[in-house]
Amino acid sequence: MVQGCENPLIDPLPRRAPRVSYRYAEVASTLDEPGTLALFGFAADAPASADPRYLQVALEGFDAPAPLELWQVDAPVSCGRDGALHWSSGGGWLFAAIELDEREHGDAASTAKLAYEQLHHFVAARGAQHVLRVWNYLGAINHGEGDAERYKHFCDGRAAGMGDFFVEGFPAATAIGHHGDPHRLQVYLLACDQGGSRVENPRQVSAWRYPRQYGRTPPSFARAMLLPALDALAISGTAAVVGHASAHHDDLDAQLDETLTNLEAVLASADMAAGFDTHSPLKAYVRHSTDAQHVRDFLKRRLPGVPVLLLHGDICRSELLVEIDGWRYA
Ligand code: 3EB
Repeated sequence: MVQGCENPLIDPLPRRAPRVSYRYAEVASTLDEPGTLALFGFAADAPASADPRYLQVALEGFDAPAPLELWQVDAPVSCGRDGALHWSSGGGWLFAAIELDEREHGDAASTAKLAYEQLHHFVAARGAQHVLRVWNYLGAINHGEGDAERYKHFCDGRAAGMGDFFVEGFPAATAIGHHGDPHRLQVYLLACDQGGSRVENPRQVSAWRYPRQYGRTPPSFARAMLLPALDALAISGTAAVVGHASAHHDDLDAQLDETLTNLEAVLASADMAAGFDTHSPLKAYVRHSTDAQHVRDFLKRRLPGVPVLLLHGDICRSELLVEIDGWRYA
């Protein structure tokens, strides 16, 4: 990395995006590779590691064994722990993750609030950090009716805890229900010392403008984030939402089709070429295990060669059967 990047008087070179990929490899040897910023294992029996750069995601993969997800940067990486939070940084990039047990902090709202307060506090203390992308995984996300649904409580707590964390605009995000310990909240993020550009989808109402019927507190996320060097697009959880409504209730194929149309609309809105490729990893969150094979076949056919990690996850609206997020490199 160019040393001049640290000097605010010199126009910094835009930070090259971390390279995100899936790998069938050993945790320890992958952590040993130069530039490993973060590494994710999926499923309860994923290998454990005490390394702060490693996170065992609470979602089960449908492919056994599930690959690891690797984030690599072109710089030396340092890492550490700070209470419930673990982090790493290198080359201007920052990974931070927090895991909280709701039983220790009250309920879903107060736990989400605490998670965001702590992430905010930590990121702010590390200097000008721009949060570009956030992942939220919570248990029993659709439990409770209407305003009492746990996802709605999560949205309340997230908004209450973020304070002025995202004054420059919301990051791209995903919020998915996991099937692990229902009290476990995992939130992790990617931040940079340079800002990105938020991207919305003209086919969809921006999430923070969703009408009241979807909850007291509208979800706070951008549809996608173009990274500082314009070399990658971080795409938020994308589902069959048109306008603000869920489309195609109970029709998996139609939801998949609409989701792909939304993904293409996000690419177009970011002025990126259409389509996904072998270097642009996606995740597909599938509500019902029984749909996994169908989703796998559909995506193989429609996105040939694209790495897709198929995960068992509940979408935050109970009528939605599938959601896709991921990366598109320019
Ligand atoms: C949607 O389009 C689907 O609450 O952070 C997608 C991505 C969704 C992120 C969030 C919610 C979130 O509204 C739901």
